[in-house]
Amino acid sequence: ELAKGVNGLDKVVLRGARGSSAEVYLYGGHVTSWKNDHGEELLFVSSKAIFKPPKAIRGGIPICFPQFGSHGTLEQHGFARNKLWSIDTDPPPFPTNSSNKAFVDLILKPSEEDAKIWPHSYEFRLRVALGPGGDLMLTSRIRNTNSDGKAFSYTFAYHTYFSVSDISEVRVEGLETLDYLDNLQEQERFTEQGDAITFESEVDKIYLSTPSKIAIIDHEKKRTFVLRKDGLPDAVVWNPWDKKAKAMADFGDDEYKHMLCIEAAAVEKPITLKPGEEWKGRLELSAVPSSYCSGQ
Ligand code: TA6
Repeated sequence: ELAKGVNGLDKVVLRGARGSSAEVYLYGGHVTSWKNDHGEELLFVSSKAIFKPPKAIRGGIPICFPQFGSHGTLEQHGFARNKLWSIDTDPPPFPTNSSNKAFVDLILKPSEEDAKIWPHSYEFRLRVALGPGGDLMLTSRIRNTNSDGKAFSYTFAYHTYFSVSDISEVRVEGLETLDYLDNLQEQERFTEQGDAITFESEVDKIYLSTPSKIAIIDHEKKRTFVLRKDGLPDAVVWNPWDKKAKAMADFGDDEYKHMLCIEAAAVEKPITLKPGEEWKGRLELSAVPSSYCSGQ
């Protein structure tokens, strides 16, 4: 249902079959909460997050469009997360199975103002859904509606902040041996070593041509997040660690210990759409007890 969130910003609350829930702010089309059947919060939102446009909410799942990162003409991570989205009352039929009871369709279209900084027309439809088992599903459909015949290109990420009990007890499986661009070394290209990734310092890496499934294992909580993605070949891994954490006004000094960003993305190869063409990018998150997940 529609509700008032922080600072009176509108948000939609989704309630799943067995007690799971999710929340998405119309500001930014920004998911800020995903709870399991036991009411445990699975996403990280900083206690110092500023719920005040035009500042992006620090945490949850920021939508990075039409530019991931700071390498381009737009502000860092584009502008979709800084804009007010609307509830889409007449979306084209989303292919969805009937059990997907809890979902909301949001839409973002450019204003005259927006066209000044990114001169293209588009329709960006975002469906946020809770699956029957409490999985969180985000589906983005971006269509080029230019009437001037012009194609456009963009990069994209679901900049997901996972809540973890202790970053030094977290392992990520699925990115072993892959190439990555290291944002901390002028995006120089390296190859990841052969076993699960662990964390003991700042990390900011764009893994390329990654598998559709990545596992984030929280040892202490005996919980594994499974991230499944479609249409998003890359995966960004980010933890600011202590120095960067202190430099962010909307992030607590020691909050880096309790979060990890694993971001389903399309960065290395921008997506290009001709007028009338539509791209779909899907993210599906589930949280399972780790005992079921070794090596799956
Ligand atoms: O996803 C990694 C990253 O690009 C980092 O370089 C860091 O800047 C992070 O995004 C957060 O960016 P933001 O603009 O939300 O502060």
